[in-house]
Amino acid sequence: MNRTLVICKPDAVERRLSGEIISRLERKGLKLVAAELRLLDRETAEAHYAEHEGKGFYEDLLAFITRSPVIALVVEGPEDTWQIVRSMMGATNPAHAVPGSIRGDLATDTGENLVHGSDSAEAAAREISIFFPHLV
Ligand code: 3AN
Repeated sequence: MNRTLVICKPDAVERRLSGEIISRLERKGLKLVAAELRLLDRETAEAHYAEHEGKGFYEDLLAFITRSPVIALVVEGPEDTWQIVRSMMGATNPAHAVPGSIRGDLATDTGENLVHGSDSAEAAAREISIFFPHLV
């Protein structure tokens, strides 16, 4: 899969960091193939985060991701583009995200960690179909 879904989360848009994040992806050499500023409804958020249903942070996660608009993106690159994006994002917990990564440079909070990227080729295909069904 050479396409993957990226989300600049509400904190990224609120903090005026979406340009910084998109710029990093483009400077890396990834190509934007879809982009939309969108306020997620609960149904879309539930579909996107289905794997986390039942976890302690699930309701907080849904409240966070739906509180203000996100920028959903599809980026394209060489094979396993999802892995390139994941390494650029840094670890889920910004305390473990290395400097130079998006979270390592710009985030301090595990919940509000600026960016989402699909974590496998299968997840990329599933998530692109949720956000941009016309691309599938
Ligand atoms: P990632 O965003 O690095 O793929 P996931 O998929 O494990 O991480 O988690 C999705 C989102 O859920 C995270 N970005 C974060 O906002 C939230 N999250 C994950 N683990 C925790 C946690 N232990 N406490 C609070 N929020 C969490």
